[in-house]
Amino acid sequence: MFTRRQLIRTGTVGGAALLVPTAFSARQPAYAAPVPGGTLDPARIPKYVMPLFVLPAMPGGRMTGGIELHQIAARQFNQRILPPGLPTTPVFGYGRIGDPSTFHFPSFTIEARVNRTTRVRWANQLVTPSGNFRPHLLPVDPTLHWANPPGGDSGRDMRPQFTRTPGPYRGPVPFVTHLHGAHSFEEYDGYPEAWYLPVARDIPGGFARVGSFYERFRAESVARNRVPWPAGSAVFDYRNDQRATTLWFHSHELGLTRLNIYAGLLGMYLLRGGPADLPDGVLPGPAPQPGPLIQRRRHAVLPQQPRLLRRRPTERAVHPEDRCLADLEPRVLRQHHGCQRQHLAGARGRAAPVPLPDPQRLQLPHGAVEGGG
Ligand SMILES: [Cu+2]
Repeated sequence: MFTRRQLIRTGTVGGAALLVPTAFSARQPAYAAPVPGGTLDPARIPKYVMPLFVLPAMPGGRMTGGIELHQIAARQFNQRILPPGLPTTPVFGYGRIGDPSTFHFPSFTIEARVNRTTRVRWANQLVTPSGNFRPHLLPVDPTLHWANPPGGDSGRDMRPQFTRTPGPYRGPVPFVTHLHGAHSFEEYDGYPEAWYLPVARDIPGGFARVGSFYERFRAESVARNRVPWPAGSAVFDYRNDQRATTLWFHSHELGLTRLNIYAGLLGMYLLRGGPADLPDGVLPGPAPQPGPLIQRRRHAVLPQQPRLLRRRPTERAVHPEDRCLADLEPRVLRQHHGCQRQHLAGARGRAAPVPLPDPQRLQLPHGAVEGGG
């Protein structure tokens, strides 16, 4: 059983980052219980085997009345992140409803046109094939100020009080999506308190099924465009009345953003067209800074040493007392517990892929999720 300190409290992790440990030294005791199923030695994971995945455009955009409609869900599935011969990895990810082949971490890219509204139904489908909810892939700390579905309508979006240290939350996963940098009305912004649970047969009685802002925003949206929100969904309009640019979208729930992004709920959104667009083959928006293709030192730390949290995730120095999120990352990567002295970087849902030769062609969604955003 985890103590409260051992539970996830915060971290700075990238949705595209992979953390792979080597042995931890004797002076650094492990925090987490051993990972069920054992662990892998990162030194034995072959690097530069799989090609960098080229993210396709999200298919299925359908034009109706001058608006492009997408139906996109969040689901859990297994993805080949490690090279062939090693296990596949359970992740959360986005994809087109009705087309299982489109589910991927990070998401296929949504392509939009300047001044043409994109309407997305974002569905929470984090359920099993039999229709029960899926608990989170990662340990969820219920002692934070967070969505808190067990609190019911009166206790949601709060920091609950406990008389004893609880274990991780194992209930249905709240979900809402924020398109980062988009012009939108408030009801489409993906507020952290506008989350919603999946439609599942076994949602415990008394649980809040939506966050404290969901109903208000649903009503505002229906008043604006007369489009109902199906249960377990929100329907957001992005007017795209801004210059061509590269945006990204991500899961954005109160107290869960870091975990849901880390689990895989993120993707890119390209807004094309208009006078500010760039030539074909060049992503819109400011050019990415030339730099290393793969960040080798992205890492997450526990807040035992608060100053460590101020460390930029790409900084080279690793303090001897760094504590890695040992009870977080192994669940995704099936690696062993303990602190890490070697990381295996990933990009676009692949561990150590063969990089492209031209860094200008590479844009990655990174998520600095400490504090949300
Ligand atoms: Cu953001």
